[in-house]
Amino acid sequence: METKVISSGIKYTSLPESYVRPESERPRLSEVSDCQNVPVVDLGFGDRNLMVRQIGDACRDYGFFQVINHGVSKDAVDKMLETATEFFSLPVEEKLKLYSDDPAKTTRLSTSFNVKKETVHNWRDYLRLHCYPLEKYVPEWPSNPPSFKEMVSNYCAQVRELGLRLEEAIAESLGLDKECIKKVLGDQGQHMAVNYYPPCPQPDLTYGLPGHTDPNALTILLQDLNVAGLQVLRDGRWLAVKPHPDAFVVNIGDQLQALSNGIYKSVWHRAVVNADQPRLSVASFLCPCDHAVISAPKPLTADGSPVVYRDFTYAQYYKKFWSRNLDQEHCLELFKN
Ligand SMILES: O=C(O)CCC(=O)C(=O)O
Repeated sequence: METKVISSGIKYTSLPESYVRPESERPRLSEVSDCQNVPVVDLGFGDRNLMVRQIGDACRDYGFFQVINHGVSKDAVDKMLETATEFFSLPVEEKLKLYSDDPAKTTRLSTSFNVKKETVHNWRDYLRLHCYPLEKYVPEWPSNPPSFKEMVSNYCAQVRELGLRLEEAIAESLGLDKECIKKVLGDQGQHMAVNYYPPCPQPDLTYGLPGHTDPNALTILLQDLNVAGLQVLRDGRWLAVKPHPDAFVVNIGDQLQALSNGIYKSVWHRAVVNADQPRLSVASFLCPCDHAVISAPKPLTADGSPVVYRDFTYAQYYKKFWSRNLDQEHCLELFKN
């Protein structure tokens, strides 16, 4: 029986045709080297000026960084990973009760990226949840495993705090008032993608997720400590980001690129798969509220720098993003002046 997801217990001995990328689009894994100097920012160090400067440098030069001493408890992180592992180990019939390929659904299990739009699939299943406000969405979250709602909501609340603190530091690093980014983004939504990449029979022919930038403001990514898979594009080359113990990877998303008038870069990243081990990652996305108007604050163009993007609402952007395939040109290009 063909199932809609790949975490079905079926052992694949070769990659199904619908996952095979054309030669020119393959990941060329042998050419990827490790990212040697991933910026690691210690948020517990105490020297705020230094921390803000490090974040600014990382956002400008890399579009991503890692944070340690970030305030999310080790217990919350461990429980999040355990719960995610338990969820994806459930019998496929149980998981499929949550299956949907409609991006508008606020709680859903899905596969690949956008199965209705894409021509080649990706070797990933994912559970997508809306997470803010928690009391609105938690009732529709999975109740199997039984601890799911409690463990994941605890994790989400702590990650949200971290994200809002990071947005303050990012605003300061641009020379803006600490509250400025949060004010532009409004009462931010929060989404989560719990990504599960089963072992893949031919990892050199496909992706877990192909190169993309995130459409939201800020992404806080928890990587499986034991299985690497995240790669970032830097100076035209894909580099592997080794999981750092007790760290999150923080990605600048498209909205912060637009809001910073292009000073900060929304990083291109991708997930590759491997033949031996399943891999988990948990991406938490902070998203502007739907009617937030994304516009570079005046101080960023006071020196006469041209305004790079026309004003748009997040709702307009999000609709455009999901109407396309993932590995097309940068969606922000469509909003350039
Ligand atoms: O699995 C990863 O490391 C990356 C996940 C990701 O890019 C996403 O969920 O948007």
